Amino acid sequence: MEPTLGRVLVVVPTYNERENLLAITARVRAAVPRAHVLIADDNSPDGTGALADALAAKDDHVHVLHRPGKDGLGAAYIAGFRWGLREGYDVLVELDADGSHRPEELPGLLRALAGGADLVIGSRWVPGGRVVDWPGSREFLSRGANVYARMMLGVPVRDATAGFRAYRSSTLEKIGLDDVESQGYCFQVDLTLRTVRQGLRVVEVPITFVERAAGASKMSAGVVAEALWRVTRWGLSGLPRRLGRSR
Ligand SMILES: Nc1nc2c(ncn2[C@@H]2O[C@H](COP(=O)(O)OP(=O)(O)OP(=O)(O)O)[C@@H](O)[C@H]2O)c(=O)[nH]1
Ligand SMILES: [Mg+2]
Repeated sequence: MEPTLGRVLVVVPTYNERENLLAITARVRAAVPRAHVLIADDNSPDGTGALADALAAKDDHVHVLHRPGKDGLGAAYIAGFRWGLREGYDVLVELDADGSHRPEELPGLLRALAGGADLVIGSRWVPGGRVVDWPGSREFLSRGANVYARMMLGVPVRDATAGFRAYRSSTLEKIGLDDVESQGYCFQVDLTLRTVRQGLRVVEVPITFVERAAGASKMSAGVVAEALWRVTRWGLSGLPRRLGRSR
């Protein structure tokens, strides 16, 4: 890992990921031994939180943030980021617990961050990026969501909904987390848009995204609907600014 980056915290949000937690934690620890892991669990009924405590008891690089109940991916990440900023980490990484994001690719993201990016996105939709084992309907949804977000928001990013990312702590401090309301995927779009609007540097690194091996997806019609209406609203509210620029 690039020593210039300072301390790295990988935030892993979990809701009913007992079957996946051991493997993903071990893979992160092996891929970037210097990095710390924060498991942000929303009181999962399947006992993920207790397993996380057991992992933390055995490894001083593993930490657990227990939250009272299911409150969405966005809120879990914000709580995790706040914890990390308070503890003085220099880099905050987002990584799903279900194995879709391969920890073995994290060094590549960190290299790009060390190369001068303010936010690095592990991207499925740049050349070299790909998705393994996804049904055609999921690929269509993800590609469609990204085309729509790019069109509405004018952000020069191919995979704005991606959830495998590395932020400099300074980026999170600049974009401000207090008024982020997004919960599902659009949380990712929201933070991308804020980063771009601050004039910060976003770099996409191609990744191979793998469909979850075990456990149930938390993806729902509600998550898609939230993304659709929020992106539309942000797009319309930003339109005067974009028209002004192009004149
Ligand atoms: N703490 C917390 N974690 C969540 C919540 N919803 C999802 N997660 C976690 O966020 C990560 C991504 O969720 P997934 O269910 O894999 O959602 P997805 O990746 O959008 O959908 P799939 O591709 O179908 O798996 C996983 O690690 C989940 O356990 C939540 O409300 N709270
Ligand atoms: Mg997933």
